[in-house]
Amino acid sequence: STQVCRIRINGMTCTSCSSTVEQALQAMQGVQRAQVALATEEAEVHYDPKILSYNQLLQAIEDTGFEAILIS
Ligand code: 9UX
Repeated sequence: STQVCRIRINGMTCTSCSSTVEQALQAMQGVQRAQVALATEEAEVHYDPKILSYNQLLQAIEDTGFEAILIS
């Protein structure tokens, strides 16, 4: 199954920042698709809720050094 969530990410200032976050999300078991947009400071993540929860997505972003807030 697939769940889509949008996450606000604070603190990204360059494309290297957004790439770091995007790659961290894409490396997670259960993430099917992850896009991080620097301009809007948002991530859109397609994931399997049987494998992980959105809290784990937020935690993975925080682990890269940025603040993550669930939008939807
Ligand atoms: Mo470059 Mo983005 O050091 O923090 S990766 S500004």
